[in-house]
Amino acid sequence: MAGRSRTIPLHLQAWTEKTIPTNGFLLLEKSTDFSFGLNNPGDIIILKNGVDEVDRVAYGNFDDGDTSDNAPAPESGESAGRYPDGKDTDVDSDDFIIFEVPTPGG
Ligand SMILES: [Ca+2]
Ligand SMILES: [Ca+2]
Repeated sequence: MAGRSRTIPLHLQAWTEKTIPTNGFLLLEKSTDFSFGLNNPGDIIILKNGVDEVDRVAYGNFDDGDTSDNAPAPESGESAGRYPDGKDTDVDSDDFIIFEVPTPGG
């Protein structure tokens, strides 16, 4: 699948009651915190602070210019996450693994 360009801004200011503890996580849940979906075969998530990009992850077959280093796309019932927690080499295939049992928020 060729990469599609779509931008859905998700403004964290809307969740001023949410805080991220040191070495913690921010869990955002579809239907509660946002309504859009991510494409199962591949997509990209970009975290920005204003206009400044903080980090990004492309997974599966999303064409970000180099699909060979994308994070794996989870199958139904699985999830993808950083392993170990917080690992960020900016090579998504090195930073993310598949978890057979999803662990939301952990
Ligand atoms: Ca890539
Ligand atoms: Ca990164």
